[in-house]
Amino acid sequence: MMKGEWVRAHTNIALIKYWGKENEKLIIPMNNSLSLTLDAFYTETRVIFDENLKADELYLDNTIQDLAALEKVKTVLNIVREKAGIKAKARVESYNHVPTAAGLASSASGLAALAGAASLAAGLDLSEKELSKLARRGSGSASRSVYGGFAEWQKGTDDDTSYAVPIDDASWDIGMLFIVVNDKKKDVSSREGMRRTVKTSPFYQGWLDTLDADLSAIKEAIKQQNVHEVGAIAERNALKMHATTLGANPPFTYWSPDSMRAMESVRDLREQGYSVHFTMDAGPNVKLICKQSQLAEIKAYLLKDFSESQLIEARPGPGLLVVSEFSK
Ligand code: 2P0
Repeated sequence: MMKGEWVRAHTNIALIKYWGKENEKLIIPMNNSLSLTLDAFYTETRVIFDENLKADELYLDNTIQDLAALEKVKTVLNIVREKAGIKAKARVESYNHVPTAAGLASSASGLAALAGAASLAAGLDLSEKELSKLARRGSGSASRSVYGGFAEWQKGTDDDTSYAVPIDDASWDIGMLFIVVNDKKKDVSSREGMRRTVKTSPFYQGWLDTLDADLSAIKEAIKQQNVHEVGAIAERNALKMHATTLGANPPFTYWSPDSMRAMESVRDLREQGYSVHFTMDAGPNVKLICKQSQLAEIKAYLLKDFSESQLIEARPGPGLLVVSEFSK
């Protein structure tokens, strides 16, 4: 039996989005993406390789998960077993730390924590670059959660050249505020959503054509620690990504009426003189990009339209950490 330590990974939010795969099996993306790792949401995971197990098992928040949930996990475990020459099946114990029942559990923190925890349990001593590649095989966005602050996932051309690199530690006045929109609609998973968009949306090429410009502009704005520009570029980039889904066949959107209400509040805040922009991912929640020093004021303003439990403050967070004891 090989019992690893607990590993903590924080989630990240893309400011330049990953949307589409060049290689579905290896998870090589169509474009580079750039994200900010946050302190507010994280996953803690431990892996035990045990010869007595008949099959891999995943416990999430003490509840055993079905085969569908195990799929991405098994991809990572199989790579680790092959690298380490291990045959034993694994028990994976994982806890998601998400304030409120917000439905913000993320595959980014989950698969990054697993990459760290499984390689430790197997006795592998992997570099951050190798961990990023391993996390990527589980879920693309997880490649970026290996690092704290801003990270760029460089698409590369094959398994060996597609990984994230750190860009800036974000130890300056930037933060994010989540507006959690409760929505009962059944989602199109991001995996299915990006596949359908690449295949069928006539807007997809337009999306790809402007990415290099967005990426170099946001890197310059990060260098200058210009939160207004970082937010403005991220907002335009997110709106372009979401526009591609409307052109897909069949068309779909991740927006709900409450998402649009949240966007309207952001525009109100800008009229009040705040430097605030938004981004959205494969769901209806809206994430604001603003000065960390103004998070409290902005939250107070939003309380006229949203409840306390819908508003979650986040600050830049760290990369993968080994923790001596898990915190639940
Ligand atoms: C991102 N998203 O860059 C983009 C923006 C959603 C919208 O990465 O298929 O769970 O496992 O590689 O990483 C969500 O997709 O997808 C995502 P897979 P993943 O954050």
